[in-house]
Amino acid sequence: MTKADNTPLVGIVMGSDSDLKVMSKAADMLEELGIRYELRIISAHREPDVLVEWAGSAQDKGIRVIVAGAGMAAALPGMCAALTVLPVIGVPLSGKNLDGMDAVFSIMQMPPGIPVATVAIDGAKNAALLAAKMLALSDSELSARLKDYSSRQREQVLAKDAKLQEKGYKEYLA
Ligand code: RP5
Repeated sequence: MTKADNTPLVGIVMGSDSDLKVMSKAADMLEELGIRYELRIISAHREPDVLVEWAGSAQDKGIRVIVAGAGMAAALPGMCAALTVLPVIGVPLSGKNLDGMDAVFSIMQMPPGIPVATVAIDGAKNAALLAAKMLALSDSELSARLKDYSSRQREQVLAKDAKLQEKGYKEYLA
């Protein structure tokens, strides 16, 4: 494998290790789609210098999309977007006190000129899928893998409905 083959295409970054359980869903999804990624814990508030270095050099390292998850005041996705021209997908994390609404507003309410795409609370899997779709714009093999993924989802729902029709809801739920 060449050095280029090891270059991460997606940078997954989170504000704390307390975010890892949710943000690992993004890594799982990228692995399923065969997309190289880097997984980092970097706090915008507690170590802004590290974030400036990481986000500022992400594009030069070959990263093409950033998935940034944070809870509470959740400055991380917005600061990533301020530090790079790469697209940034923010994942508001539900955390402890306000069910994630604090992070939703922090991540969603970016000022004009500094966009961050925001997925659902704890929506790390969808953030990874959205990142994959961005990458697939210039990668036909990845585009085919995404189509396969959609087909598999369709088959799963069809199978569930067939089971429901066959067994009825009581046995389905038993
Ligand atoms: C945010 O503060 C992190 O993204 C995390 O969701 C939250 C709490 O961090 P810890 O106190 O658990 O490290 O910056």
